[in-house]
Amino acid sequence: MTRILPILIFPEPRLRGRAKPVIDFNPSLDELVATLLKTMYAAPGIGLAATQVGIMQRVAVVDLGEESGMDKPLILINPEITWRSTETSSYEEGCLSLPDFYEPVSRPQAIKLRNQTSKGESRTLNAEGLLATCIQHEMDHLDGVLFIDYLTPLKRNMIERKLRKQKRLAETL
Ligand code: GNR
Ligand code: NI
Repeated sequence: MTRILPILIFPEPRLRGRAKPVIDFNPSLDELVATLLKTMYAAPGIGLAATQVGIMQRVAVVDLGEESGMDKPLILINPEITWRSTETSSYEEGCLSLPDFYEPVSRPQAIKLRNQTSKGESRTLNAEGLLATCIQHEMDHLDGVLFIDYLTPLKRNMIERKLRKQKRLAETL
């Protein structure tokens, strides 16, 4: 049975942890992927990293939706960027772990990627535009990096302060 897991919200120490490579390609990996997909669609979001549900393994999912021309979700297992374009592009990024904050972030416009299937087979993948941005955003989560890390200290501090305050308020309820 696939369950929806609660998504960790900043400030949460596990969001800053580094996820470990998947080494056992057993059926429980498909379970984890199914859980991430269900949690992402329920949120809803266009990506989700295992880190965001407190599972410190290098697994993430991305689905930009049918309108984008994606017919199925992208499953990332031990993803590694092998090439980045020098050209960058900027998108308004949001994050399920930083709810209700959206800021433009500049990243390489196109990337090449090494990835693994849930059976452990190696694959390569090219991505550009919003897909490239989303893959980089998810891979950052696996290294404990959040999109606010790319903002000016002023913007970043403002968002961090508001989220800390929200957490304090939630705890006094
Ligand atoms: O739902 C999400 N939208 C989004 C928009 C622009 C760039 C990245 C993203 S990913 C985000 C979901 C999320 O937090 N994934 O980690
Ligand atoms: Ni995110």
